[in-house]
Parts: sequence; structure tokens; C-alpha cells
Amino acid sequence: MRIKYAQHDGRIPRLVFGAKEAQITRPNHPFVPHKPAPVSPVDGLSRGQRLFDELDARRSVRFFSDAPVPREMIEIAIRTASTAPSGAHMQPWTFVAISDLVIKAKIREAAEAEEYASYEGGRMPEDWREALEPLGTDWRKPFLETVPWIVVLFAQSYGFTADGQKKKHYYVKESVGLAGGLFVASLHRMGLSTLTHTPSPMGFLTEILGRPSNEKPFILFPVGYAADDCVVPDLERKPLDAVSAWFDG
Ligand code: IYR
Repeated sequence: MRIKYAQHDGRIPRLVFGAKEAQITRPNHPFVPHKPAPVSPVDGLSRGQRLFDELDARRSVRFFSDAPVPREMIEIAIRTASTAPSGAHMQPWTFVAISDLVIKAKIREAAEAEEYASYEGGRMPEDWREALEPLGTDWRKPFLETVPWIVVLFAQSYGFTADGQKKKHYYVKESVGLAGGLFVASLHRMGLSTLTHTPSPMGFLTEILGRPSNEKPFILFPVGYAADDCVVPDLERKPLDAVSAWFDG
């Protein structure tokens, strides 16, 4: 790849790498024009505020209605999630969507067995139990059968080329985490609720769902409408100054 440097202040070379240059230097990997729709800072801020208000109303839910959710809503959430940026654009994720009653019952049974061993069998360290105290969780996971859908997000530690060769994946956790975040946002936007559930360990999901060995269970999302009498822990989000640091010139 050809890279041009221009002298910036006589000492630090500044990278000059425009779209034209990219097209010239990567002839086998075409670039296409990208023109994000123009939005003024005033409109942008108001849009950002609206998105914040909407996402700030999202809560992790453990009490669900059994009201049906059309498959198309799950499909669009998965497509939205798959717009996430990913290492070398490998999109190293698989969303496995389950509405089958028998499989949901199997997942509940296996998840509760693991959670029982954690909560009641002494597998969960004391400090962890204390951290979970405000959430009021225990080993019982009835929502795994109440919900119309369970979606299990698998991380692909590696992939395959068209001719079956192993293909390296990069920044898998970061990529799959980003996809999971967009999945949650999409569900919320559609009026659906979910929980980022991580029954531990999650190996049983590989087995029940017959996934290949390059996929590791990452997050289990029960998906549905919140129950009419749903309650959530009275939690607050950290203020901006607790989640940011600034070097504002
Ligand atoms: N997996 C257990 C425990 C649990 C762990 C964390 I970190 C939570 O934020 C909530 C629960 C469970 O699902 O109950």
C-alpha cells in the first residue's frame, strides 16, 4: 500500500490518505462513495437527545408476558445487530433464534441446573453474590419458558473460507459485544424487552443447539414483551462525570 506523508510542523509526519488514494492503491478492493445524510449540529443534538431518552428508558427485564412476537421482529433485530462494526469486517457472530417449546424447556432445565450449582452449590463466590443482591436474582429462570423467543448469540472464534479452510477472526469479543448492544437497542426500539442473560457455564447451549466447535455461547437473550406486572430493581445510571474523562481544548 502506498502512503503519502506530508511534513506537518517540520518534525511530525502527518498521514495523508484520501479516498482517491485508497482507490488507486487497492485496485482489487473497490471503494464506493459514502455520503452520510447531512445533519446540522442543532438537529444532531436533538436527535441524540431523543435517542438517549429512548435508550435510557430501557431496562433488563426478568418478568415477561407470553404474548407472541412475530418472527420478522427478531429477524430485523438480528439484521440491525449485524450492522455492528467488526474486526476486519468478519462479522464473527451467529444469532440462534428459538421459539420451539421443547428446546426452550431444555434450555431452562439446563440453565437452572447450572444456576442452582452456582447459587446454592457454593460455586458463586461470596463477593459476587453480594454484588447481585440488589438485582434479586436466584437460580430459578422461569422466563426461559415464558418468553416467545430465546435468542442465543454465539461468538465465532474463527470462520471458514468458501473452500472450507480456517479463516482467522479478529477482535471477536469486541465485535460480538457491539453486535449484542445493537441487538438490545433494536429490540427496545420495537417495544420488546430482553435480558443479557449469561447462565454460567454456557456449554450446554452448544450441545442443545448443535453448534459447531468454532462457536462459543456469548449471551442468551430471552425476548418478549414485559409482563403487565413487571418490576425492575430501582437502579440509577452513573452520571456523565463518572463514566467519562475529558481533555477539552
Ligand atoms: N448468571 C446468574 C448470575 C448473574 C450474574 C450477573 I454479572 C448478573 O448481572 C446477574 C446474574 C444469573 O443469571 O442469575
